[in-house]
Amino acid sequence: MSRSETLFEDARKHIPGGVNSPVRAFARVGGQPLFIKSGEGAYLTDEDGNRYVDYIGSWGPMILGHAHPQVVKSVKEVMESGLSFGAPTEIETRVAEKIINMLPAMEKVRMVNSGTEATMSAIRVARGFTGRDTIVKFEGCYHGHSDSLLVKAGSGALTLGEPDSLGVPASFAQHTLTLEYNNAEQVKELFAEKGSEIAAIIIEPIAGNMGCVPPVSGFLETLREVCDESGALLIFDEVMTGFRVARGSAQGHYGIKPDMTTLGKIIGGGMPVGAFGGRSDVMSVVAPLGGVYQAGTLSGNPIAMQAGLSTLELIDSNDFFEELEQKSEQLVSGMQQLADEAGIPFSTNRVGSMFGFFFTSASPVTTFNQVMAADSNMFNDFFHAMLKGGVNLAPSPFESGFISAAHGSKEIDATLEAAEAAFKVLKK
Ligand code: KE4
Repeated sequence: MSRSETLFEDARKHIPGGVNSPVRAFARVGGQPLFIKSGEGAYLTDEDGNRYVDYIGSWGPMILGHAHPQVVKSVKEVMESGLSFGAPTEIETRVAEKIINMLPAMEKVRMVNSGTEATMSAIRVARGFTGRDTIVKFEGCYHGHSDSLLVKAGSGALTLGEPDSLGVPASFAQHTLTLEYNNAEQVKELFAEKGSEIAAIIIEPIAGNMGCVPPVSGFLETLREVCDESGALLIFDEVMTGFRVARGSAQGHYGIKPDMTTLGKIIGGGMPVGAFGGRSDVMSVVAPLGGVYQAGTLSGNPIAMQAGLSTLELIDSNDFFEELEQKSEQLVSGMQQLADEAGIPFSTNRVGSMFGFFFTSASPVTTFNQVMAADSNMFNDFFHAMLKGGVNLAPSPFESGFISAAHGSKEIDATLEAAEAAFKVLKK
């Protein structure tokens, strides 16, 4: 048995499914999960000493690559002064200031400890601010595992084939209406009928939890329009896209101003951080200012704040994103070309350094139904062939891939070489 297999057997004795988050268990792709010993730049090394070019990047946070020396150094220094105080610290203001500088639509921001907390809190704020209960989300979008949002979700919920989780009371789910991603007509129809009852729309402005599915032209604009007309709030869940797809995130990339934004992943630089924020008038309902309660023992933890601040400071330039764009285009168009040459039905989507691929001839993939119609068995074979070739992809077709600043031409060439061999395996 490999050391990963031994460790997985041991983990299953103590942890449900042997993992602390379902998608890590390889349930969708089969086989045994890798237990990771270390990460450095674009690489992960597992407990058996195997090294992989990594495109999971801890599901998005590691945009600089693993163990960036300046981030690690800054965190080590801050730790010397203590790990947590449960009292305000200056660095929390510095992180808030940085986020607001990069995302002007966020006039006020509150730090939390995960993307789930961020979206759960944003929904509560929207309901408290509008006095309305109904929220609208889109099938295939995943916003974390809070009850109101674990309805027809994507990511791990989809991976496990249980879009609607057990344990979510029907009385909760009934306040969550789910529409089709990229179906603007359906949005208009719903708002014409129920607009005055709706507290908010929450959306991944680029869906990253059903694979990567960007918005079609006019879709986000429609959401902005119906919210303006009805008084509902537009919440962009940028936990994944925030500071990933552009310096100004998806809202900057598409030029749409949401009323609220939720963040996570990159703003923690790999440490547990989430955030929600938006218009000052909306955020004025948040305790202790207003009547919407929200709190957290470790919210704004100074160590996590330092990891996030160091990360944001290092990526806060257009050059950073331009360089990432070039590498990402080289990788994804290279994979598309190899699949075409091999005669494999393969469709790619990409925005900045966030990408997805589907084994289907539909191109581009713009809807949840097209995602579900793609060949997931082919995905599984490709996933394992790439792993054998030293490339670590997300162990589910309902996730996105991420390229970091640490990925260079050597890593991209190695990935394309592995992909060429993998497509040959699929052809047999
Ligand atoms: P967390 O609670 O996992 O920090 O964030 C929830 C969340 C909210 N919104 C979006 C758009 C997200 O993508 C996520 C979490 N993303 C998944 C990956 N698809 C996390 C990986 C996992 O669940 O293990």
